[in-house]
Amino acid sequence: MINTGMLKFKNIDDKYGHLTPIESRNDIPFEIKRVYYITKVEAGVTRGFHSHRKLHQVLVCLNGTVKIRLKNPDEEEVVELNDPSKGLYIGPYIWREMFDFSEGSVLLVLASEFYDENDYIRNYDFYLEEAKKRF
Ligand code: T46
Repeated sequence: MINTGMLKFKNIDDKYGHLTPIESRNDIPFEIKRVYYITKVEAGVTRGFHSHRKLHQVLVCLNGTVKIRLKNPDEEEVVELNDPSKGLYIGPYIWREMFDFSEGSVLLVLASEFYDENDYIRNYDFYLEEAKKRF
């Protein structure tokens, strides 16, 4: 889908375990200004239901599994994240919903900007109206 994509990170795997390095700009397509993570999501809960106007993000499921529903005005797809060496890039004007968090799952998010509530579009009708002008 436009403005989305899967990134594969280096995986250093030896008898001592796994190590995945992620370098700002080298491994992801922007400079990281903010990091947050989502944990302890109970079964049946869906988060998200919004789009961003400027923000670029990469989502990495460090433990367990989580599904991400991505939408633009013309398309919809569901991506399952279950590998800590892969990241889902989500750019501007993509609607996202995160659901089916497995017990103990950890969703890490790398973001291109500091938190700004004005960058969110949380109403789906307003999202469609703005996004249709962009795509
Ligand atoms: C996104 C998906 C993947 C902050 O104060 N600072 C922050 O950096 C963030 C991300 C959130 N918040 C506050 C805003 C809300 O009062 O934390 C509360 C929960 O945020 P929200 O309902 O937006 O959480 P999600 O899980 O629906 O969405 C989050 C990100 O907000 C969003 O950018 O793309 O994860």
